[in-house]
Amino acid sequence: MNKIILVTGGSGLVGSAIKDVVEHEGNALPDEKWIFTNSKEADLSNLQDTRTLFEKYKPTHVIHLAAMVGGLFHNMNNNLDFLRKNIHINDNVLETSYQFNVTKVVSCLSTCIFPDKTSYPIDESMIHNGPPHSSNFGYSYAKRLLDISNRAYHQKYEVVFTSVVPCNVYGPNDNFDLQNAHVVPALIHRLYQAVNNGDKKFVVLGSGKPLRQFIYSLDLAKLFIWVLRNYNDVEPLILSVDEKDEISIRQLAELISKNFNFQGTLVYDTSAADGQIKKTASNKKLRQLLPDFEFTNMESAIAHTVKWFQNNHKHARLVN
Ligand code: NAP
Ligand code: GFB
Repeated sequence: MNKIILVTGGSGLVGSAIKDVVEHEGNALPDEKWIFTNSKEADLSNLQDTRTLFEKYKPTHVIHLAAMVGGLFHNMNNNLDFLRKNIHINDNVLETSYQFNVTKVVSCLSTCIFPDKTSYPIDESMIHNGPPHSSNFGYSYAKRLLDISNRAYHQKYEVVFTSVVPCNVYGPNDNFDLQNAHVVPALIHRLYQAVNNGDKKFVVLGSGKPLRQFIYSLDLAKLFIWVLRNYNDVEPLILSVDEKDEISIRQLAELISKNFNFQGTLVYDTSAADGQIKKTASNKKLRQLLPDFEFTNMESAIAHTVKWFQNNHKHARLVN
C-alpha cells in the first residue's frame, strides 16, 4: 500500500532536516510520498484548518512536529501561550488523524519535559514522575499530554500513536531569533554580530555551568525516519546522544566562539537564568534498537551550522 507521509512543522529546524534527508539524500522508499507543511498552509491550532489539510492530502502516516517552540527565555515569559497553543495543536492533529484513519502518528516530546527533581540518567519511564522545571511548565505539560493522549487513543482504538523524545536539537534552518531562540542558534547569531562589530567582549547568558546533550538535526532526521518505518510501540523513545557527550554551556560557547575565530573575551552574565542545571537522558533503549547508529561529531556539526548561518544569515528564520 502506498504511504502518504504528512510532516507537520515541516518548515522548521527538524522538519527541514527530515526533508533534506528524504529528498536530497534519496531516502524516500518507492511506496512513500512525503509532504511537508507549515503554519501558512494550515494553522493546526484551528480544527477546521487541520481537517482541511487532512482532506487535501489524506495522509496514511503523520510525523507531528508542529508546535510553539522556543528557548529558555521565550518559555519563561510565555508559559500560558506555550501551554494553550500546543494543547490545541496536539489535540487537533491527533483527533483529526484518528478521524481520517491515519495508520500511525509519531509525535515529538522533549527531554526538557521530565521532572525537575529526579535521578539521572532520565529514561522513558520517568516522564510523569513529578513536576517539570518552572521555566517551561506550560510547554512541558502540553507535551506530557501528548503522551497521555497517545495512550488513550491506543487504549480505545488500538491505533499506533507514539512519540519520540529528542534532547536539544541544532542545525541549519533553525530559529535564530535573538530573544526566542535556543542556545545554539542564539550564540551563533550573537557571535556573528560580535565579530562583525569587532567586539572585544562577548556575553554568554547564565553561569555557563548547566549541562546539555545536543543532537544534530540531520542525525535526528534519520532517526525519525527509522521510527516512522519501524517503531510501533506506544511508549515514547528517547532520541539523544550518549550521556558521555553531554557538555556545559561554557564548553558550547567556547566551541562556537572558536568557529568564529572570536579574539575577544567570553564573560558570563550570572544575573540571567540558567534554567535546568541538567536533564541527562539515557539513550539505552535506542541503542538496543539501533546499536550501529553513529551520531555526527559535534565539532563538525557545529562547524557546518556556523558556516550555514554565515552563508544564509540574510534569510535565516527569525521567529518572533
Ligand atoms: P521550529 O523550528 O520552531 O519549527 C516549528 C514548526 O512548527 C514550523 O514548521 C512552524 O511553521 C510549525 N508551526 C508552529 N505553529 C504552528 C501552527 N499553529 N500550525 C501549523 N504549524 C505550526 O521547531 P523545531 O525545533 O523544528 O521543533 C520541531 C519539534 O521538535 C517540536 O515539536 C518541538 O517541540 C520538538 N523539539 C525541539 C527541540 C529543539 O531543541 N529544537 C528539542 C526537543 C523537541 P512556520 O514555519 O510556518 O512557523
Ligand atoms: O536552548 P536553551 O535556551 O533552553 O538553553 P534549555 C538555555 C541555556 O543556555 C541556559 C544558556 O543555561 C542559558 O543561560 N544561554 C547562554 C543561552 N546564552 C544564551 C542565549 O543567548 N540564549 C539562550 N536561549 N540561552 C529548553 C526548554 O531549555 O530546551 C524548551 O525551555 C525546549 O522548552 C528546549 O524544550 C529543547 O535547554 O534550557
